[in-house]
Amino acid sequence: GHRMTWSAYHRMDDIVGYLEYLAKTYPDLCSVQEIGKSFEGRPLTVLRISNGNEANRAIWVDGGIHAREWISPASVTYIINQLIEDWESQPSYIQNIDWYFLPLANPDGYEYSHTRDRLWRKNRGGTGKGRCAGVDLNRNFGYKWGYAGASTKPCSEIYAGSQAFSEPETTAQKSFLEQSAAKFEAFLTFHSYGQYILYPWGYDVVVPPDYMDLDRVGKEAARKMKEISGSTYSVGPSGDLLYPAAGASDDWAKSMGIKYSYTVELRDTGRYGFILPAIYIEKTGEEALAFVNVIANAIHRK
Ligand code: 0X9
Ligand code: ZN
Repeated sequence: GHRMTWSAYHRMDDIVGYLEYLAKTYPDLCSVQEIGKSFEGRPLTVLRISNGNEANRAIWVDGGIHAREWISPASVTYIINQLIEDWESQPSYIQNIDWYFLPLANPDGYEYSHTRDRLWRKNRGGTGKGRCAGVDLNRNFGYKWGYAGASTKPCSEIYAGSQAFSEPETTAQKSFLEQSAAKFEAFLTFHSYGQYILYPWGYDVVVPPDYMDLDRVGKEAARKMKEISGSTYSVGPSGDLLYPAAGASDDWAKSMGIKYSYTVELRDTGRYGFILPAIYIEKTGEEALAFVNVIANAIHRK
């Protein structure tokens, strides 16, 4: 059994336990892999869902890179649950994808936000001590590292680390994606809050050559999300629509050649902000699922 629900926010042990339960219960479809350990030694656990079809392309989905954004891991596990519990009736464009889920990209920070400081953002590594501990993992990736919207000061909330990929959490993602034989065509990273669908580039106010594809698919997703729950998500290039910030995972994934790289800022638009009550998990999860569906469909059509 497992202890997962979508009516409360869960601790790391419940989340990882749920992934292990799935691998045990559906061994033909699901497997777990520890892709590394956090600074404090917690597991970075990836769930793979695959029907084993050789031709499958792959989608990466992560959550919780920022500790306090609790709706992110909750929505990622919601997506997993919806896919698995109803796998046989999923459309072929869902079934013929190799899915890689990392619901907790920053387990140390996540646990710290449960036990010590609800608004903790960074990991627990870095050179700073006490209130100045931690690196913003979403400034620590190695594409245009430190270019804009990041800090060299350990006490800053957007401290980029001592160098690109200085942290075990970002290094684990990098090594896994670089060494994987899977054909990744989408990289989806869930955050909160603000209700945005953001695509590269984020390091500056500039767009990649294929930005019109990302914009079209992003807007299609926003339409579906609105249809499902009435929520409005704004779509655009990250550096322009939000703010320039370099060293984020979406830019790095895009630079690696993964075409559909998006950061989704989930609910809400500011009423509760990071402290989104758990009663909103299911509706937000539905939106996140709709988003992932549109991306899978877009890849399939190509
Ligand atoms: O600043 C961030 O890391 C993200 N926003 S958040 O409020 N969740 O912290 C946005 C990242 C967008 N992507 C890039 N700037 N590359
Ligand atoms: Zn975030």
